[in-house]
Amino acid sequence: MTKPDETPTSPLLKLPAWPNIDFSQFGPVDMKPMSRIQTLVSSVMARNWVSIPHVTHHDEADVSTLTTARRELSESSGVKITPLPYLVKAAVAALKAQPKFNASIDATGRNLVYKQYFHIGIAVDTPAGLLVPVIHDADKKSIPEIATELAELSEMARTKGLPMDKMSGGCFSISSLGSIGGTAFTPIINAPEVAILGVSKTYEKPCRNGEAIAWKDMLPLSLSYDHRVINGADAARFCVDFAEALAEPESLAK
Ligand code: CAO
Repeated sequence: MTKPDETPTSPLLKLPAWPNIDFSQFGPVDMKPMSRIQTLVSSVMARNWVSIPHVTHHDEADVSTLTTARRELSESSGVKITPLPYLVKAAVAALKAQPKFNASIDATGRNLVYKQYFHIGIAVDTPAGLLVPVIHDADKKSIPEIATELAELSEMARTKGLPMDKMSGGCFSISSLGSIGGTAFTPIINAPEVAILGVSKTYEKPCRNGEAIAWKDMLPLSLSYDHRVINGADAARFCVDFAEALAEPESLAK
């Protein structure tokens, strides 16, 4: 009998060659080489997309109190604080409650490695392409510390690029398109991590409050997970834990 690691590749995974088309036959074109980062990211993205069975779970978090809390903390600390550092701390809380999300499949494919540390990657859009700097030991840092580090890392990523040590060791990633727009998307998992949280733009939602209607600030969540490691119920629980942590921003700021 064939051993698991000697199993031949499924014939269903054989891909046809990439279309080789002279686009100029259809109209004027301009050709530019892809940047080094874009080339690297595209091959890693393609590997992750075809080799990880992705499922994206959608939910939303009530961030009505967060909006006030972060403005107050910005004033008292003198550091500009967007929702993102709170999301990092809420991710740590959810990872602690759901350790499967802080695991990786090892290179043999036979073991799950459960990490006892909390390093959170943040997708940063740069002119050269997508980079994911990592906030190491996010559990031990305050919200203003995370905000300051994130501002420094994203500035460095956009102007000079990042050394490998600033992008390694991530346990879980967050991709925020909240400052731009959108209601939901499917983020691609950053292997060997097993999940990534996409967040879209906060919107106001009318909610019943007894006989009255109260408007709440809702943050859309799109959690992509590796279905080899994580099941749908785990993902639903993770989002509930994440949203509960965000609903108490003062506890996250301690
Ligand atoms: N809803 C509404 N507004 C939001 C928000 C959300 N979910 N998230 C951030 N904002 C607001 C911020 O509060 C800020 O507004 P104020 O100045 O009024 O406070 C504004 O949007 C700009 O925020 P920012 O982008 O400067 O900062 P950030 O901490 O939210 O994000 C960074 C930092 C580096 C993640 C971001 O600049 C970035 O690069 N985002 C793109 C990531 C990306 O491309 N992901 C896709 C990867 S897959 O291709």
